[in-house]
Amino acid sequence: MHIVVLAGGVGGARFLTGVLAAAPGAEVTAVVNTGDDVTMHGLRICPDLDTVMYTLGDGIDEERGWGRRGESWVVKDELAAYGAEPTWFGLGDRDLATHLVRTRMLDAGYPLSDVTAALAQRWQPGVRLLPMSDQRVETHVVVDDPETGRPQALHFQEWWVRHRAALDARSFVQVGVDEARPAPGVVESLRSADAVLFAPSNPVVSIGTVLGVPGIRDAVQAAAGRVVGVSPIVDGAALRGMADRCLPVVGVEVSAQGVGRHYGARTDGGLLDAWLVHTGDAATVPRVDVRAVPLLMSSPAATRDLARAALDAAGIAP
Ligand code: FO1
Repeated sequence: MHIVVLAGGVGGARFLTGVLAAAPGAEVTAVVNTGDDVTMHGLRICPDLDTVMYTLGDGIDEERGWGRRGESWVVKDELAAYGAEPTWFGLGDRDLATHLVRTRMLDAGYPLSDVTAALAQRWQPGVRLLPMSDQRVETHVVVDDPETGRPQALHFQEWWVRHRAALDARSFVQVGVDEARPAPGVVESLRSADAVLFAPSNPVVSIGTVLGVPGIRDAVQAAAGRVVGVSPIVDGAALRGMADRCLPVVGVEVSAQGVGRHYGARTDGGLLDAWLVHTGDAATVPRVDVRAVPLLMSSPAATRDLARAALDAAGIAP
């Protein structure tokens, strides 16, 4: 059985641990958002790929949800001592090794998908880890400059980390997406998948960015198996990932129903066959099989059970 999961960072990584627990014998492919990627201090950083790789490879710092367990910050402090900007982005000493290896391989001409496979050799995440594209796609956020009031574009990481998404976003722009192509294996995996799952990641800047790569939406719609999404919104609030700060920007209601309708029914030219919402949520999505199940990934067992519910909605018994 081949399960393909579209994923962002923290929520996507946790959901993937549930999928592996729910379907131990299955082949699982993760198609991961790279719109959060950024170059800092000359190093290429891929936050969502690293969060999935570290989480599934048991190297993640559980409390932060990103970066390495047992991290130290000596280099970060030394960079700050030089006044080397940005000082607002935390690069841990252990994490730096990942970025150094990735940057050296990229500079040598290896595509991101090969680099990701090489890094995953060490971490053995138990899933095939695919970037959504080998071409650079970077999410930028258009805000009103606090001083001048004029529109200004910030890299997503600056909006997210430096400003904690406090600046109202006028729009999100995926720089480079028009020239991007799905990474090798992405389209084939999606088309042949026995199930395609949308992790409860940010529907705008994570899942939305993945779907925005030309060819990926079509591949999801052409999937052999059913397409099942998991709502990232419970009781009108985002569980993580500030989806509630992003959805209004694209005119989507901050609710499980709003996100489900945003993805749309596959029979209507949309994407979903089924949509999981939290127990008690009365969402309706025309021509989509909506199921109310516990969505909180509050323990490994709860996360496994959520993944089981998604696979059940996909009509495959793991
Ligand atoms: N998130 C923060 O809130 N503060 C940081 O300083 C920070 C550093 C960082 C370094 C490497 C990395 O892979 C992720 C990092 N993140 C940090 C998380 C990152 O901004 C988010 O995980 C994603 O971009 C959102 O999906």
